[in-house]
Amino acid sequence: MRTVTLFLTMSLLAAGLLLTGCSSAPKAEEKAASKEAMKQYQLKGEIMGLDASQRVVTVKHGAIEGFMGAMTMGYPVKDPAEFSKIAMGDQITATVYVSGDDMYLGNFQKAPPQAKDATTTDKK
Ligand SMILES: [Cu+2]
Repeated sequence: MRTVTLFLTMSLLAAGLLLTGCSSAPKAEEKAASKEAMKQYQLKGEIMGLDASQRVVTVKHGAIEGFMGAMTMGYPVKDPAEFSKIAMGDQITATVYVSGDDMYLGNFQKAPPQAKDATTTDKK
């Protein structure tokens, strides 16, 4: 009795392996299930423009390692509280949140006043 059960189990396992081995069709659910994880990058720059109606901030920022080079561009800010923290001409650091095609700024921190002197003398 025990050997018969074992034999059946083995046969089913073998059949299962063959079936999965032959099917090369990609699983449809894998595509839908891949909700990309949120990535975060540190940004450092100057506020060049504020659009309160769209809640978009234009930042002249330095290179963001592993993400993009130095440029001036607009970023949406999702959190109104975060948007109200910044003003034209501010030297800031912020976090760029990236999730798939979605990208926005948050976690604004005004750069300390002494940082201005540091940037002029600090040549990397
Ligand atoms: Cu950019």
